[in-house]
Amino acid sequence: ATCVAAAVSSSLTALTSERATTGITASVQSSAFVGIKVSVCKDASALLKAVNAGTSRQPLVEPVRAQSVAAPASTNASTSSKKTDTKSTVIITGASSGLGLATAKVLADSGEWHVIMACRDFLKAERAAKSVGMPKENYTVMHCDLSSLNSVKQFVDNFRRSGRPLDVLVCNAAVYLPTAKEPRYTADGFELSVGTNHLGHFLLANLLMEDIQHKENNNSRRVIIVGSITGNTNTVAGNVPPKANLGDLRGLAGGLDGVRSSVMIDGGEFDGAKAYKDSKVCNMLTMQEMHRRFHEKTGVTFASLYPGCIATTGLFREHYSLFRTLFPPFQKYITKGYVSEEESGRRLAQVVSDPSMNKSGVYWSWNNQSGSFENELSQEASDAEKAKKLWEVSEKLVGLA
Ligand code: NDP
Ligand code: PMR
Repeated sequence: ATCVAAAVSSSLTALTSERATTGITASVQSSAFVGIKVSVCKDASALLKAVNAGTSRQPLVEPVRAQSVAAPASTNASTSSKKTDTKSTVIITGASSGLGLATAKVLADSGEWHVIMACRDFLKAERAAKSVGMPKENYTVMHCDLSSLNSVKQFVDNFRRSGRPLDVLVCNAAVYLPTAKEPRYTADGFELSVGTNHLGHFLLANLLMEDIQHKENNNSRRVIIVGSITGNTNTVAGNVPPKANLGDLRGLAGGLDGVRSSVMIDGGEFDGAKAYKDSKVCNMLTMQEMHRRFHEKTGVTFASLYPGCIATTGLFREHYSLFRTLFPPFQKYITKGYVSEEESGRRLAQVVSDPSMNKSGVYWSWNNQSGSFENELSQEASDAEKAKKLWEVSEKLVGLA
């Protein structure tokens, strides 16, 4: 507590970004926020330097070059006008709440984009889109459950039947199971967090590469995978136990099924919070491996990002209720890493559509002073050998190799 108080008082001068945390150790006794004791905090102001705070409100959505496409019949009755529209198309997974919904709203409101909301709960997504007032003609809800490889394949088929050329894919959906005592599994028998957050998106992005690279116009085409600070151990947030660590991928190679192999990528005991952070490392490694494999050949841009700490979203639905009460003020007033859902949506929408953010292989972050910047990933999250191995193991698990 003393450490946190010291951190608050020095926060006015110390805030910069999540970078430069060398030498800082915020050692914490437990992964649960409630009852947590910060046992070591050598440098409170340095701790706060590590925060990627920010409420930058940059104007979004520079006009995007329009396309003219004659599309075949739609699979969704609510969007019959889309056949002749000139908007760019973005698929956003998990657009039924939080960051995904906020991003979908910004893009749909701009009038430049048609948003495909790839969601597991069709009704929830429809209601969410209506509740935030997204223009009806600028979005389509399509079913996609990332915890089932068959559902991912069906989604890709349905999307193709819509006849829309794909400009941008945003892999945003995620589950976080910090309080789970026992592992849960996807339809294909993988531990749920890595199975959904990484393997589901890995298959989706690979299948949709075929669509995104066959564009016959010059629109900027992008694949964006949402990463996080908590998967990066070069930050204070990434040093809160349990830390991400993929080890030698032995658990993943064994199928994460809890029978033939461990449910954890590194072969260890089940830990829901670690599984989530590991899945975010996979997301960031996948983005870079896609960049290395496809960018030059296809011109597609691959990016990842940390949108800020959106402490109010459904991501924390399974956390203790006291955590959900304390986490937003903790992030707002202590770490200053808090960002509203609306602001996070503007940030991700920038990565989707801003012409100045078209550089491939970048992990974007934001700070108060300068808005977006190219951030550094941790050693593990930027390990090219590990990325290659992760790719090869994942290809086998999802049936691509
Ligand atoms: P939310 O829980 O609000 O949103 C997650 C979305 O993922 C929901 O729409 C949810 O659907 C969807 N989803 C979960 N499981 C599946 C599935 N099997 N198939 C399809 N969709 C699924 O959380 P956030 O908005 O916070 O999270 C969005 C992204 O941001 C995640 O990638 C997260 O890792 C990342 N992130 C979040 C941070 C934060 O502070 N909140 C910080 C850094 C990164 P449903 O509505 O049906 O539950
Ligand atoms: Mg963290 C110092 C800055 C900082 C930032 C930017 C975050 C972001 N967190 C920071 C620090 C700390 N956190 C410290 C010092 C503690 C110990 C008190 C702490 C604790 C903590 C917990 C228990 N933090 C958490 C949790 C979660 O359960 C969240 C998590 O790890 O979800 C995977 C979380 C987060 N902290 C963040 C962010 C962005 C999260 C959540 C989301 C994510 O990575 O997707």
